[in-house]
Amino acid sequence: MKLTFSPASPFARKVRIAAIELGLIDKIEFVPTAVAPGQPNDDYSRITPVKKLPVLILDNGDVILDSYVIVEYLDELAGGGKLIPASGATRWKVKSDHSLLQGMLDSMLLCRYEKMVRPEPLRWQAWADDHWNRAWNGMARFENQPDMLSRPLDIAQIALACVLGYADFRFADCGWRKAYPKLDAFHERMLSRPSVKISVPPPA
Ligand SMILES: N[C@@H](CCC(=O)N[C@@H](CS)C(=O)NCC(=O)O)C(=O)O
Repeated sequence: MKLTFSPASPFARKVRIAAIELGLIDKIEFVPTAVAPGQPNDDYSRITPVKKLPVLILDNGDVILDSYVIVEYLDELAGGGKLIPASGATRWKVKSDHSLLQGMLDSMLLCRYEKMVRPEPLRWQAWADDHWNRAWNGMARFENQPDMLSRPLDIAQIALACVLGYADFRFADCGWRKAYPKLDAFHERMLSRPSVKISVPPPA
């Protein structure tokens, strides 16, 4: 299998951590891929018309899209129910937590694009602030959700580590550690896992 990958992408990082935790990392070839809004990329567009990474390309050529679906696929390959509970209330809790984190990451990425990619005269500060607040308020939600910070490893916890790592990487002055000390402790615990530590985005 091949995974389109950038070490800067929090979505690709989530898949990498999951693959390590599931014991499948050696089955995946990482294909360095660059995507940038506003720039054509016809080759990548043929793989995925929405031009987002990561995608997983199976040996038969099938393409699995979206980091959540890729992790779900890997989880099934590993026997199922490992990072996404197979049934019951926890399943819906983990999936729902993950959806919130996915929305937070989407908002953080939009802030980053607004700040770094959009030409300055076209920037819309109120829009960027609104998106940043969505991510920030999401962190507040998890700061006050003890089960999220203490339950056995799942895809939502991996996504939370990726959100916090992305905050460090792209919004280093945002002050999340001071505002959210329980998330800070959670992040430190997650960093004790080799999968999380090895995948910290490189300095920009
Ligand atoms: N829902 C997608 C989001 C992936 C995503 O937004 N990836 C970013 C890179 S971190 C991207 O490809 N951005 C390029 C673009 O939006 O044009 C997933 O979970 O895989």
